[in-house]
Amino acid sequence: MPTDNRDAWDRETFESRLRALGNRYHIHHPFQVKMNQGELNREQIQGWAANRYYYQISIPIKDSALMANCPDRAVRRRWIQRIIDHDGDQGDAGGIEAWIRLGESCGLTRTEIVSQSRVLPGVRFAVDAYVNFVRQAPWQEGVCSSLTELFAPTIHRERLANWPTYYPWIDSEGLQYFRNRLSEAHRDVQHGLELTLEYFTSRAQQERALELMQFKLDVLWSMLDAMYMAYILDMPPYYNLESAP
Ligand code: AHQ
Repeated sequence: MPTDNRDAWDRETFESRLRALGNRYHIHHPFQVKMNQGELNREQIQGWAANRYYYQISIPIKDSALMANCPDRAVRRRWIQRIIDHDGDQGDAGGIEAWIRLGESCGLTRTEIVSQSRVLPGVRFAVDAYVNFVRQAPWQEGVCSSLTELFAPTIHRERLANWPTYYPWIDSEGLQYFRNRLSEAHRDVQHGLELTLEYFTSRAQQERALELMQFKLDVLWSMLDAMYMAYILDMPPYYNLESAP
């Protein structure tokens, strides 16, 4: 790769370049915009909750893969909290259980959720691309790719603000996942940003960090593309074929 002689950005500039990618966050995806404007029906919300379950159960697997690549004990001592947040521990059922409760409050059965019977191929491929990327990437690149959560508190706050009005049929207890993530995501990105600003120091590395963020933005956007096709346009995979599976 040709050497990149351009000057590295200072930390403030680098951080602002990372944050500027928020304008491509999936909060702006038409599916998410419809959700936040109260335009989704029960089946569309259920489809979203059932598909996002696959993302949620994949996060601790991704984080375990990142830790397996990370020789730095101090980093692992903090990163492990992400796994506990999702898998739970003695005192707390954890985020995956909270997501199942979210799905049930949307009218899905536990079996419909955990069976993954509704997970769309495009959602599965996007999530698997994220997990498999982190499995084989340097752990610092895995850290950087998690920084889309810089933009997550806003999306959780929007759901907490809008769902009771737009989707009153969803029990507010089911929104506990979003409440939990407000503090968890904030804590996670403090750590992730600290590590990213510390590790990606040359201009070439900083440009790479922006590429990693774009990759993860693509993962999140592609998941909603698959859901938009299936649940908004009513064009699930093979919809037009007699031989649909
Ligand atoms: O619930 C989410 C979550 O636990 C995580 C972990 C983090 C990562 O490690 O990549 N990203 C993430 C995200 C969660 N929720 C998404 C949403 O829209 O509800 C946002 C997503 C993210 O911004 O990456």
